[in-house]
Amino acid sequence: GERKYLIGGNWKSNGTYDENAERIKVFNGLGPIPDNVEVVLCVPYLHIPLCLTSLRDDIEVGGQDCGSNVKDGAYTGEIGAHMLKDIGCTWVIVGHSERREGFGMAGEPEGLCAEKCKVALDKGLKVMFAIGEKKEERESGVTMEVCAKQLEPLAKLLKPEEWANVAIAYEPVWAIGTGLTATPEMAQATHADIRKWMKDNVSEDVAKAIRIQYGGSMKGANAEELLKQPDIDGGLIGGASLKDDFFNVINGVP
Ligand code: 3PY
Repeated sequence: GERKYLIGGNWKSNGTYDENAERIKVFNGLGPIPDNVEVVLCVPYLHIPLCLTSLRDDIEVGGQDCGSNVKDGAYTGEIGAHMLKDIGCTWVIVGHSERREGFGMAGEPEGLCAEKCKVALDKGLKVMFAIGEKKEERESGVTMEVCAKQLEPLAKLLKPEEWANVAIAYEPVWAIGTGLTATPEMAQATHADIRKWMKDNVSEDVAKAIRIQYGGSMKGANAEELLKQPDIDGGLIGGASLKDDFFNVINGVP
């Protein structure tokens, strides 16, 4: 297609220093990355410098979240987007469902996710903005309403041209870490709905250009079927990105 594929890996909260150094070694020894694919690995903050110095150059490095603070200050525990940018990251994930839900703590509301995304863009990062519905929401037929509710505050904050540095990661929550994957047809239908929403609420040009990644138990074995759908422009990969299977996903790109 006209959009370059975007394959993001999300290591989540995994790995000792040595284990992740070993993962980098494995990736560095695997085959070439096709020209029509952009690959980004989002790793634990602590291992970002290690990746930046030792991971192969054709894989970019990103954070899995960032603070909403716009500069240094008294924000204990926060890593600001400006700090990710300073150290050499090019991307950050914002709004992953695990953060929106908060692991049993207060989660991140839609407005905060939108604000973080805006700050990250202002600091010169690109953003994988994650959205998606829960199982009950899919079952009661409100998938697109939920996705729209997550996109609306962002559409209010961004000028149309700022969307050039955003990818939307559509991740049905019921498919994350459960081994369940949306069927390619199901995923394609939602991706098409999201693209239509972008056309109706942002602009036709943005809707055409924006990359919509699928996430949720995507792995080598199902990547090809998903990636050949016309509105699926990549993936955000959890567990499989910890292993050499990540390269099967990359090679699943048409
Ligand atoms: C998954 O594949 O489970 C993910 O959450 C990717 O972000």
